[in-house]
Amino acid sequence: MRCQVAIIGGGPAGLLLGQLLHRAGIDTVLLERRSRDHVLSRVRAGVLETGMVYLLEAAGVGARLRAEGLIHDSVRIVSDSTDVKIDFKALTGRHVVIYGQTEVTHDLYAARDAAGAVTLHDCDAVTPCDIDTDAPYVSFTHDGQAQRLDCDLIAGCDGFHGPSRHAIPAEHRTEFEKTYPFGWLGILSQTRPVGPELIYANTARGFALCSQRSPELSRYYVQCALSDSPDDWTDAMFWDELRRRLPAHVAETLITGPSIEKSIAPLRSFVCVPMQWGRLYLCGDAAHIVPPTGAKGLNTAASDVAYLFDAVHKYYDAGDETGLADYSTRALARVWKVQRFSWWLTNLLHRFPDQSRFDIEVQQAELAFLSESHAAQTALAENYVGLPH
Ligand code: RFL
Ligand code: PHB
Repeated sequence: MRCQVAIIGGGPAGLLLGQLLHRAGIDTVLLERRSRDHVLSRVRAGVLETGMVYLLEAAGVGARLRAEGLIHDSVRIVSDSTDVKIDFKALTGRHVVIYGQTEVTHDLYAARDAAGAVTLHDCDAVTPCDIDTDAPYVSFTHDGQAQRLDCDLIAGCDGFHGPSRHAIPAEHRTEFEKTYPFGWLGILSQTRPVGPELIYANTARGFALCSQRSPELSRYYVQCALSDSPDDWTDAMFWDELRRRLPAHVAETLITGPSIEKSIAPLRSFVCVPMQWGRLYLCGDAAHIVPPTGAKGLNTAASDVAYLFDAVHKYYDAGDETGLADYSTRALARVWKVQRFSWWLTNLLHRFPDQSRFDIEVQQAELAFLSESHAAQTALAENYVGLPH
């Protein structure tokens, strides 16, 4: 088998890249380890930056997003003593769109099928090979058969646990990592969201977030111990804890119901430098992870894709390799800014087990400053709606 660009991983990064390349007349084969049903059953992100919305439009999958996506002009940040509205529209002239990652992935698979592009699911032992030569290939097994996919370039879009990052020789790769001493317990429920805006809460009992997917589907999170398992938390325990972390007037209006999904995500910051080696280019969670507090994981996967698409397009269109050579440098410049923002917001909003009285006072002072300062709100809003790419 042969194609121009081999894509490893059928999450949002791999699918979006595949669709942009297809529309530019560049052919791809996409290799995914799991079944399509499995990929589409993962409940993850929900907040799209305007830049990601433009990319989805450019990829030809904007129609349902335009019809069903919910435009959010603001979020609320509350604590035991503050309640601040971050008004994106007034502060930046922009907004974010609520549209689930599952929906994005669904739309991209439908477009890929319609384009007749090759997607192989249930691939095992996927390995990028000879990446530092002009004849790279990917070896894998499919339906019990050993296979080889020859290509010009390989896009490693296989998430944090995929093989692509490890194909960069260890002596040429630096990994920066920070783990946080807590996780997020999230539930999805078929209930009306507690309010029109997302609410981020810092309270003495820990962080909470009220999010949503649609007017009838809510997504809520509470900070939990890393040792917790979702089975430790009945729905009733979750709703009780969430109510205690919300301002009384919000808690009173919370509509509860059975959870459709319940899971715990650990929080981590991670960056792999460089994001390319030879003919292999990493995109999305394969190269970096952010804690979910700033809603940046999916959006940063998309900004990597924008840079890589631009570089690959120049390469095939004009034989210009400069974009490919600069890919990692361009992508990392934005990735580190996003890391900073996600780390900062995580520190601002969570309770840490080793936090001293001094640390808590500083955190409260920062929340008070945010509620009083137009400049501080603008900085938050600019990052939240998305830095340029
Ligand atoms: P993905 O989605 O992990 O997809 C990678 C794909 O690669 C496949 N794969 C392999 N394929 C072939 N061979 C192998 N050996 C393979 N190993 C793995 C996997 O099966 C998978 O299909 O990475 P991608 O495409 O880079 O996308 C990244 C996003 O999924 C991720 O950053 C976001 O979900 C993070 N995230 C959020 N991001 C946002 O921008 N906004 C949010 O509101 C937001 N909320 C979240 C989140 C992540 C969460 N969790 C569970 C980690 C909320 C949560 C709770
Ligand atoms: C979500 O809806 O899943 C979500 C929203 C905002 C975040 C993280 C996750 O910061």
